[in-house]
Amino acid sequence: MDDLTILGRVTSINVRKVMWTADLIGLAYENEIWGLPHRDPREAEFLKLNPNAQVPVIVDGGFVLWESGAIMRYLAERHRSGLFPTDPRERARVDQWMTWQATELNPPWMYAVMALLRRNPAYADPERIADSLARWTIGMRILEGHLAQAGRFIANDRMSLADIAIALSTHRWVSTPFDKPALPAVMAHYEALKGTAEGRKYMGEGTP
Ligand SMILES: N[C@@H](CCC(=O)N[C@@H](CS)C(=O)NCC(=O)O)C(=O)O
Repeated sequence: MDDLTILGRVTSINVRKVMWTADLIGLAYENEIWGLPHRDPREAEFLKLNPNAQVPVIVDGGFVLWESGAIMRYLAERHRSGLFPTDPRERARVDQWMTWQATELNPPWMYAVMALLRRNPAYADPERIADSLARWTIGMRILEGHLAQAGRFIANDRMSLADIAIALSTHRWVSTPFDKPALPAVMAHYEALKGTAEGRKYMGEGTP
């Protein structure tokens, strides 16, 4: 098999998505640490790999790929891991929740996470924090409704790429200090994944 390098910092949840996927498949890889405050992805060397100046990027035997969801799907498919089902409907369900996590659930939290978790003084507008938390909470309630029905896993009653992406989102929710509504089904899903070796590695103490 080709040598695999994952470029990115493990503090990024998009990088964790890829590392968790690779770990679960059992892939050996090298981690080149890129991303602020370590190595600036706007350096020319990095921009040649990803013109978006964002992590993660993988180089798999010379094949370069960016976008965390695309990388997860590629690794799962290439190594036939079962984390991305082959049945079209089962696969679409996994894809639906992965896409929702990246495009609907995550963007609203940005301001609140910078303010309350990162404590970045540039994010201090109370109205914007409240708006960010309100929109984030709407997404998390949608997830609660789904998991209350679906049970232990996000899709198809078994572990998939969607569980990785969603658990990492929930981790951010848990790690950000504010008054949260109770979401018992979401928490049960999160705790179950946190109990796995990869869950401990990517959502344990000291990994906000
Ligand atoms: N849609 C992209 C988003 C990637 C992204 O937002 N990466 C952030 C970290 S989570 C980044 O590279 N920030 C700049 C940095 O770390 O220096 C993906 O899912 O891969």
